[in-house]
Amino acid sequence: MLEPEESGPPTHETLAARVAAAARELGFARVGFAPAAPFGDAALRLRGWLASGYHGNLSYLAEGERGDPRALLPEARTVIAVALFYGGPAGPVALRDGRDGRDLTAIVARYARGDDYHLVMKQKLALLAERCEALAGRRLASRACVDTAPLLEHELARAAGLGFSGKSTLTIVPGLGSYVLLGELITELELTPSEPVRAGCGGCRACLDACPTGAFVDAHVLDARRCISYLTIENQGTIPRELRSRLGTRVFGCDVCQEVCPFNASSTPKPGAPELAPRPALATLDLVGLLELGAAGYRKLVRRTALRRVTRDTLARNAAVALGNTRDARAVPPLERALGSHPSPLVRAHAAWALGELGELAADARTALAEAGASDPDADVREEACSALARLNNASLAVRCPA
Ligand code: B12
Ligand code: SF4
Ligand code: SF4
Repeated sequence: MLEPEESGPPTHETLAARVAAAARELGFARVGFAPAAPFGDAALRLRGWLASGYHGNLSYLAEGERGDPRALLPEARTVIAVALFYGGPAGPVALRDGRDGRDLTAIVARYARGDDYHLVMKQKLALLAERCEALAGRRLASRACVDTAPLLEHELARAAGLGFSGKSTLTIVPGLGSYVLLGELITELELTPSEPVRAGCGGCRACLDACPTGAFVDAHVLDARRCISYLTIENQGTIPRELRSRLGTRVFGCDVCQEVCPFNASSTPKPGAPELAPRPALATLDLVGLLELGAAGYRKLVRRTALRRVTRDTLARNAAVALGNTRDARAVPPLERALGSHPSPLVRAHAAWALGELGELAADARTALAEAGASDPDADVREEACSALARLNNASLAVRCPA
C-alpha cells in the first residue's frame, strides 16, 4: 500500500516542485511540465516535412498521432519532460573533426559513446514514475517515452519549458546547450505547467553553414536523407556516392552542428549522466578493426550501446568509406582484403570506392580492382570497382576493366 508523504493533498504546484526534485535526484539535468494537449502547428509542420520527402526511409514518422500525448495515454493530464546531459568533458579524440582524416580512428557521435541512452532513460523514467506514485499516494497511469514512441519530443521539451528549438532543429537548453537527450513521462497526475523559455538563436547560423553534407534546407528544416546521422545509421543500403567523401571518418552519427553551436561552448561543469560517459572502446575506435570485426567482436562492442541499432555489415560499410577518407596509405591493405573477401557485397562495393578515393596511394590495388571489376558476383561491386579503377588510372588505363 502506498502512503502519501504528508497528510492533506498537496497542491499541483507543490507536487510539481517535489517531482522536479525527485527527477534531479535521479540524474536528470532539467525537468519541466507541459499539459497533455495536442500541439497543433507542430503536427502540421511535420506533415509538410513528410510531404517533401525529407524523412527518406523513416516511414515510422508518418505513423501514429505524433502531435497528441493523449493518443499514447488517454488519461494523461501532464507530460513530464526531462533532459539527460551527455556533453561532459571531451578529450582530443572526442573533439577532433574527422573531415581531414588525420589518423585511422573512427568518430562515433558523442551521444553513442556510453551506455545506450534508451536503456538509461527508460530505467530512470520508471524510477520517476514510482516516485510520482509515492508523492501522490496512489497508483498512477503513466507511460515512459524516449525516442521511439510516436511523439514530437522537441515540441514537448519546448512546451515544458526545457529549452527552445535551434535552427539546427535540436532542442537547446539554456545553461546546458544541446548535448542533452530528451525523454518524457506521460502521467495522469496534474502538475502546474512550467514557464516556456524565451530565448533563440538570434542572428547565428553557424550550424547551417558548417553541416558537411549541406543537409539543412533552411533554418529549422533538415533533409534527413543528407544528414550523416541518417546515412551512417538509418540507411542500411548504399551511401550516395556524392556524399561519401563528406562523411570524413564518422562511422556512427555526427556532431558538427552541435560542435559549432555557441550554446555548447561553455566549459562550466554540468550535471552529466555517468552512464553516458564515453567508453574508451568507442571513443578511440580503430577503423581497420571495425572493417574486419568478427561476430564475437561485434557483440562485445555494441553490447548495451546505441550501436546495437546497426548491423556488423553497416559498421564495416561505414568503416570502408571512412578509410577512403583518411588519405592514409595504411588504409590500402585492409580495403584490398575487404574488396577481395568480405562476405557482404555492400562492404565490397564501398571498399572499392574507398580505394579509388585514395588515388595514387592505392596504385598497388589496381590489379585487385580489375579482378573485382571483372569477376565479382555482384553487379554493384563490379561497377564500383571499374569506376574506382578509372579514377586511379586517371583515364589513362594501365589495367582495364573488361568492356
Ligand atoms: C527522426 C529523428 C532523426 C532524423 C531526422 C532529424 C530531424 N531533425 O528531423 C535523423 C536520423 C537525421 C536524426 C539525427 C540526429 N538526431 Co534524432 N531524432 C529523430 C526523432 C526520432 C524524430 C524527430 C522528428 O520528429 N523529426 C521530424 C521533424 C519535422 O521534426 P522536428 O525536427 O522536431 O521539426 C520541428 C521543428 O523543426 C519545428 N519547426 C519547423 N520550422 C520551424 C520554425 C521555427 C521558427 C520554430 C521555432 C520551429 C520550427 O517544427 C517541426 C515540428 O515540430 C527524435 C525523437 C522524437 N521522437 O522526437 C530524435 C531526436 C530529435 N534526435 C536526437 C539526436 C541526439 C540526434 C543527433 C544529434 C544524433 C547524432 N549525433 O548523430 C542528430 C542531429 C541531427 C539534427 N540536426 O537534427 C535527439 C535530440 C536531442 C536534442 N537536444 O534536441 C532526439 C530528440 C532523440 C532523443 N530522445 O533525445 N534524428
Ligand atoms: S548531424 Fe552532421 S550531417 Fe546531420 S545536420 Fe548536423 S552537421 Fe549536418
Ligand atoms: S549554431 Fe547558432 S543557429 Fe545553430 S542552433 Fe546553435 S545558436 Fe542556433
